Amino acid sequence: MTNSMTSVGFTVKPMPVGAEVTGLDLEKPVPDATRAALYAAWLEHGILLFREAVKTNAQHLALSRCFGELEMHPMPEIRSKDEPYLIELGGSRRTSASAYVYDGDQLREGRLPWHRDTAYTVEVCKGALLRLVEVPPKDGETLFADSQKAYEQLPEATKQRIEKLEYKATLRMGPFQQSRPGSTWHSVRPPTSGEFSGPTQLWAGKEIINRYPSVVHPVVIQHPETGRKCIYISPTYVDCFIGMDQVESDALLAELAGYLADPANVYAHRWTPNDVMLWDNRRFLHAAMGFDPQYHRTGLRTTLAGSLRSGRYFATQTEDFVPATNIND
Ligand SMILES: O=C(O)CCC(=O)C(=O)O
Ligand SMILES: [Fe+2]
Repeated sequence: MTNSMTSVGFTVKPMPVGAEVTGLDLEKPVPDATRAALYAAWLEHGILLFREAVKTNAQHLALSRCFGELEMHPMPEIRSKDEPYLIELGGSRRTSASAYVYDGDQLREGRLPWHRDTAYTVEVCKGALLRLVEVPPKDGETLFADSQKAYEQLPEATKQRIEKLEYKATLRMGPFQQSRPGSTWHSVRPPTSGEFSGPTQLWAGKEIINRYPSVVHPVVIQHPETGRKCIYISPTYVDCFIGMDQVESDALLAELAGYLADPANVYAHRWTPNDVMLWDNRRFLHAAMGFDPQYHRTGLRTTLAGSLRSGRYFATQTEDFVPATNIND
């Protein structure tokens, strides 16, 4: 779909994967017709790039609200103190997003393997809008993979094999999450103590993992708004497919991840400050390539409230358990 500027106030330029929106004026409130056309473009393309378009938090929130209600991220630790509907990436707060790993002989900060946001909870969020504020002079790309296109490319036998399959997912942080099949970077390893003495994680992993117990999700979903089928896994959180042993499960995970990460299904975004990337979290996975920690890379992100309660808890919860989605500080 290509819109004429005059009718809706912006232009959509399709990219091989996703689309770029140009000409949108965020200095003024977004009219209803513009909002509806943006929403339609988002559903059609799955990811939208708004290049150097968002200069303030208010604009970031206003653009985000064109795509639905916002939710506070289920991890209070990463919410911005000034605006709880924004989470902070990088900067002085070192979180899981700031794990340090080696790729060959290069130390990388902020590398995140393929995932969907909040896919370790029962109600995976609908989407997110990420804006980078500080961008390193090289590297730091974010990759986006279209799980709808990947599903369509699967052999018929694999489609049938996964049609009714479910998987168990657990929030993992640190080196483990980097080493799951399909997390893409086979050469990645944690630094040894001799190589790196700085913080690798500043808040306790175990405490966090207790707060986000394992969940079960379907491997295939029908997108709730477009009706198209998507491969719904988040490789970095997948423990196993239900009913398979680990060897069989890891082999299937690697097979599906191969389709997801096929370069024909992936858009790699090289950032400029104030770019915004919007993704449909039901359809797209994303991954961060990381950067040389001598540079700074900071960003802010909103989260669109879930429209698909596709999951259930893996185990029955005890009475004092508070679901992560209800944590509001
Ligand atoms: O740092 C990035 O490029 C992506 C971070 C991420 O996964 C997110 O904002 O959800
Ligand atoms: Fe993410």
